[in-house]
Amino acid sequence: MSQEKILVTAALPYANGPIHLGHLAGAYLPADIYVRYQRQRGRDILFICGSDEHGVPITITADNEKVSPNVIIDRFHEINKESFDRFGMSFDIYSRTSLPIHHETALDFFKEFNDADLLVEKKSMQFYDNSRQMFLPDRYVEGTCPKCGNLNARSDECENCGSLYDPSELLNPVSKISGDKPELKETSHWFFPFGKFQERIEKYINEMDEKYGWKDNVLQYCKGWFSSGLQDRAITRDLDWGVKLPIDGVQNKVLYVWFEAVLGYISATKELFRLRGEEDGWKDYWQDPDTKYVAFIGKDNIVFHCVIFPAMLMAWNDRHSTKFVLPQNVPANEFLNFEGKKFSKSRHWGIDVIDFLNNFEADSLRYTLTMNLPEYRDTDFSWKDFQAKHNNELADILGNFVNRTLTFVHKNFDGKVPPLYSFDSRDDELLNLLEEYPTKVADYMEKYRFKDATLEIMNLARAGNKYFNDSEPWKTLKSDKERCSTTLNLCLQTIYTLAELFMPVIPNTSAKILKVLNKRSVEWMNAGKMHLNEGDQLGTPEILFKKIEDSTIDEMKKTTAAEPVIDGEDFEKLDPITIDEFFKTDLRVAEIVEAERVKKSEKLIKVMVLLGKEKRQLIAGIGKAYEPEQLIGKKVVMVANLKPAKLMGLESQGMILAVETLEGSLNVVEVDSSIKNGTKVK
Ligand code: B3M
Ligand code: ZN
Repeated sequence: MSQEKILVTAALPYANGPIHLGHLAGAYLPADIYVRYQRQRGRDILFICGSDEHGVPITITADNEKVSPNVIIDRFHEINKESFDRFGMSFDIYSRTSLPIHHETALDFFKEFNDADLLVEKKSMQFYDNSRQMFLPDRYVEGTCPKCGNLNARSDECENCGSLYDPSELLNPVSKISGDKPELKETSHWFFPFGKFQERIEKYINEMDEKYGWKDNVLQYCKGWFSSGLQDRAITRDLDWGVKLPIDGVQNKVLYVWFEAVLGYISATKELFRLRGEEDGWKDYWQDPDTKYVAFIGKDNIVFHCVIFPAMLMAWNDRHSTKFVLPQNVPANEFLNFEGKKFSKSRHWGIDVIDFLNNFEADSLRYTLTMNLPEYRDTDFSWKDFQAKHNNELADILGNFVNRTLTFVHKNFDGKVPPLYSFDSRDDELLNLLEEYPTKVADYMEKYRFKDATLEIMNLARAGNKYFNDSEPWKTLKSDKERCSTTLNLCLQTIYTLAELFMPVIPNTSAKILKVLNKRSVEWMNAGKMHLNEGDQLGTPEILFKKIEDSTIDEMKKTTAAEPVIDGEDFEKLDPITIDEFFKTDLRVAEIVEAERVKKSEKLIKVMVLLGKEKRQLIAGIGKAYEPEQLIGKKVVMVANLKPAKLMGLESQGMILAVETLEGSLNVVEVDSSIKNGTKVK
């Protein structure tokens, strides 16, 4: 019987910035656990990843730094490769889409589709920046989403609601390069007719779901796509960074980054086998109908892996006798937030993988992230929770069980595995657990439920501790040495099983445990069996997990959840005004003497201020940050010569200056209470 082959891909991260914990939890850690588990089962498995090195954001970063995009991709390819290495990702290859083999592969697909007259060359309207004289790629344009009203939607795609639409539908478009309103201008592009594939893709997804059980969140996204109907999509762009079209007379056109990025999985596999000296080896995986292909991604990539990539592969397969396999499952995760908010590079919110691993062990991170995977809904990473999982679970449960057992054996049994004598009912219970657990955990692993798998394994460590306590070996040592010997033998066998089961999740820790047990083998099929023989010499135990102190966590909190900083880029875009224009604004110190909430408004507070002797009524949007009574007596800065305006029917005779916080509340600018009302501010 030929062995089932498994092909696993993890989304190719853009080489445009360092990966953070959110990326790990979304796609990479689950993929790695799955692959390590399958390898432990002895399965023939390939694990493919690499950098996605095209796309507009890379050119934006390069422009900002005034360097070529090559500098950016080289930098972040290396950083991310190192991050993954140190985190323990066990890719068979971490390739790059800038390699010639990728460009060739992507163009093969394009040419194939073009020669078959599947692609349609269409003129379309695209945003054009007149001041910069260039077509604006999707991400250079921002506006209001026509579907959900999100103010930061891209020209043809909204991150908030996941809709795709025609650029002409975008409301209030603005060029991100010049800040001007862009104009729609004609250009010509090649379109892929995704609509023609809708029926087959729906059928394919239904079939896969029936056979292999797809995740609900993934199915929901796909349904959304199908109900609005798949459209023809342009697969080329007016850019000079990317996979260039080799067509005479066509200049500065490249393949749309998503069209070629998904093909990066194939080209990376080709590269892997080229390096191994087996040029055609990639076909044994990609083009063998018995290969089980699993694509790990985050939720923002669902449409590309469940709809676009399968459609492309179907289109290829229609024209060839050897066919590509389609994903058998796409177990996409939701998002991981950081201390309650989205990770954000520009707001310095979150922590990069390398920074994290400069402070803590990879396994501590792997464990806490696994226990907190956004498998069904968005989850949150917090420093306190990280500390708690490390201290209370890894150290106090697993570490403690291993340490107390080994210390006891060294002290009382010369560091050798003590003999087994007869079993009592408590021993039988533990033996049953050892037998059951590998199947139980495997079941979760096969269903991509890595959090449940890990929770169970930690439960086995808990059971081990309880068995140790209840057996009271420190008493039986004197009263019934055979009993004591059996207890310790079984504790050691349990530790072995823990090392086997934990291997996919915390591989370094498992390796340390195996080392101290003087064993190497971790075949899943033999997990839970009695591997240790009477008299086997054990190594000296070391502390597996040192406790993380409060002070360390406080320090990390300070450095990783910094106050928002506005990018230099944003300052450069400001419109200059003259000093005379500035002085038209009459800023004065005023004292708040009365305050009450405006009815039916969450944000508005009606305040009375003293401006010198004059009393004024102001309606201020500061109700999120303050209760009215907190405001009384504060000296604030106000714009004293603002034309009166009505807010919710109430007149506001000026405006209080306030600072907008990251959470979106407004904090008033306060001045020292010794300063007199009416004093000029400039
Ligand atoms: N680079 C987007 C991302 O990093 C994209 C994934 C490509 S997978 C082929 O989320
Ligand atoms: Zn939207």
